[in-house]
Amino acid sequence: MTLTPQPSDKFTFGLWTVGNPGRDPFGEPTRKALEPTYTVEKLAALGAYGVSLHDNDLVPLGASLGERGRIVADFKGALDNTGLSVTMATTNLFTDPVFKDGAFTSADARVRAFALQKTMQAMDLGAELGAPTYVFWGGREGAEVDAGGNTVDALAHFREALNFLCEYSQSQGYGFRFALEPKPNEPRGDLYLPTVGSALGFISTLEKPEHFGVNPEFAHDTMAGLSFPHALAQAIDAGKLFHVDLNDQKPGRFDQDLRFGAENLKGAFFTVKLLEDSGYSGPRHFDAHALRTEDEAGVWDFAEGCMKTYLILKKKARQFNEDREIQELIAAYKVRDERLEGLSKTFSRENAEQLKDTRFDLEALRSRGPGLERLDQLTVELLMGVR
Ligand code: GCO
Ligand code: MN
Ligand code: MN
Repeated sequence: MTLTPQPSDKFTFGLWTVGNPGRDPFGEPTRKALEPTYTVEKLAALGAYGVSLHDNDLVPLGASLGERGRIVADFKGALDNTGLSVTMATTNLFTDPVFKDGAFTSADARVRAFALQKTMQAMDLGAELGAPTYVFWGGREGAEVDAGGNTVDALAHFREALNFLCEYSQSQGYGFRFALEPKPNEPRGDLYLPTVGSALGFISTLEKPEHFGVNPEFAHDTMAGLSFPHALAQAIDAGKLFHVDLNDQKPGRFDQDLRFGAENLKGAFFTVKLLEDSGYSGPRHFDAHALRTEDEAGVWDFAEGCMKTYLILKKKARQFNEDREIQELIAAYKVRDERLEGLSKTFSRENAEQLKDTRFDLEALRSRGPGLERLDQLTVELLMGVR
C-alpha cells in the first residue's frame, strides 16, 4: 500500500483550510490569501480528490453577476484541468455582522429571511459546481445570553429553515444530501445542537429526515472533552454519516484545527479504523489549517501531512485486523453464549421466563479479567511500529 495520496483515497480539503491566512483573535494574518484556482492545482498535484467551499470562499460577498460568472468559469476551468471534484458546498452564515446573533435561529425575522436567501443562492452555486452534499454548520446559531427567551424558539426556527431548504433543493432538482455539523461552542458562547447526538435527535423532528445526516468533526467533540470515535460510531450506527471533518485538537482548548493526527494519535487511529471498517465511502475531508507560524511551504506540508497520516493509520488498521494475537484477544474479550444470546435477542414471554429462571455464576463474572491491558498495549506497540 502506497503512502502517496491518490484520488481514489478520496481526500478533500475546504478552500478555507489551506487558504487560511493565519489570522487569530489576537493577530493579523501571517500569510497571503490563496487564489481558489491555484489551491485546486496545488491540491491536485498532492493527490487530493476534491475541494469543498463556502459560497464566499469563491465568490466574494456583494460580487456583481458578471464578476460571479467570471470567477465561477475560471474555477470550473481549474476543476476540469485537474480532474478535482467539488464534494461539498456550504454557506458562510457567520462572517457578516448581520449574523452576529444567529442566522436561521436569529430572533430577528429579517435576518432569518436573509439567511434563507443567502443559502438558496449558495445552493445554486453548489449545484452548479456539482456538489452532492450540502453542510449546515451553525457557526452563529447559539447564544451568550438566554434572557431573550429564544432557546426553544431557536430550534423551531432552525427546523423551519431546514425544511424550507430541503424543499428548495428538491424543487430545483439539486438532490443534495444535507449534513448537520454539530459544535459545542465557538464562535458563540454556546451553540445550539452541540453534539452528534443532539443533531441526530433534531433530524428526527424534520419533515424529510431521510435527506439529512451529520458531518461530525474530530475537534468539536474533543473540545468538549468527549470521544470523537464514540460520536462517529453513533453516526454510523444511525446510518447518518453523510460527511466527516478530520483534524485534531487538545481537549478543553479554543478551536485549534490542528493537522489530522497531530495531537491524539490513538483517537485518530480509531477514527480511521471506524471509517474504513464501516465501509464509509464519502470524502475524507480535512477541516484544519496550518499553524499560524507557517509560510506557504508549511501549508502544503500540513496538507500532505493530513493525508499521509491518514494513509499510515489506514495501513495500521489493516495490520490490526490481521494481527492474530490481537484478534484472539478481541475474540476472548467478546464472550459468546449461544443459549443466552438467543434468549436475550428478542422478547417473548417464554424467553423472559427462561431468563428469569437462569442462574448466573456471578463470582466468575466478577472475577474475570477481560485482557484489555494487553490489548491496549499491543495497539500502542502496533502504532509505534514495533509490531
Ligand atoms: C468551524 C467549522 C467550520 C465548518 C465549515 C463548513 O469550526 O469553524 O468546523 O470549519 O466545518 O463552515 O461547514
Ligand atoms: Mn471546526
Ligand atoms: Mn468543520
